[in-house]
Amino acid sequence: MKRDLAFLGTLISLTFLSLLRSGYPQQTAEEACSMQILVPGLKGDMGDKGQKGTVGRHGKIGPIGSKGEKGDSGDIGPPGPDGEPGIPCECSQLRKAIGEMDNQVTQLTTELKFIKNAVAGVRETDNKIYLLVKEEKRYVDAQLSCQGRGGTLSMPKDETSNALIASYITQAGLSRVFIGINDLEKEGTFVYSDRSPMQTFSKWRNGEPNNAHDEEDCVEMVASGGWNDVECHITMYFICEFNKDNV
Ligand code: GN1
Ligand code: CA
Ligand code: CA
Repeated sequence: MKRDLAFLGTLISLTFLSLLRSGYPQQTAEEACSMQILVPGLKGDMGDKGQKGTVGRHGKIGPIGSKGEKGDSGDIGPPGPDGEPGIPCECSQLRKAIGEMDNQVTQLTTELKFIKNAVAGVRETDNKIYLLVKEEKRYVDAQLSCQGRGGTLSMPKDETSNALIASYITQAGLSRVFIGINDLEKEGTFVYSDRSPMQTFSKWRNGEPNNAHDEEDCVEMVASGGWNDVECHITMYFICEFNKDNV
């Protein structure tokens, strides 16, 4: 804008001068000079640079920086003070007390065994409990009775369990009981009452199993521990067995 005005001023001045020279209405130079036409002058030279301003206000606080790296572990601290002195060990007295407790445990175990045998009337191994049921039942009902108690008719699968059942029969003053072995499903193929097959261990009496009268599919144990196949419909006492895991 300023530049436009300067240019206009120059243009008017030149026009005026050219009018004077062209003899347009005769006037003296003095008259011409006395004429006052106000037009903007030429742009002046640039002024000196101003002084440096004062220091501005503080800017806004910047965002929180990211978490720094974990520092190194400190040095190991000095050892703590000594503890209070302990009570002197009465070792001989402690050994004596422990020995007495051991004896008591042994005595209680024996008494518990007696109670189990005499009062509850059971026999046990590490993982099985055997119970003589003095109720005369047929084989199938005897098995149902054992199952109703959470077990099964006893299944002697090794010499140890067979001998234990045999002594149980003898001590009860009995001559025979049903045990959990039968060939009800397939003649001549004996299985245990949990349907597991007969293994290498067996304790058949001489001449047994003979399936006498073609009617013997259930098994008894006699006091000596021997096995004999008998008719399933006869009735006798029986021995159940229970897994200790399930008791
Ligand atoms: C018995 O009583 P007897 O001899 O017919 C037994 C059979 C034996 C047999 C052995 C019910 O039969 O199982 O194999 O002796 N029957 C009963 O001699 O005990
Ligand atoms: Ca048979
Ligand atoms: Ca027989």
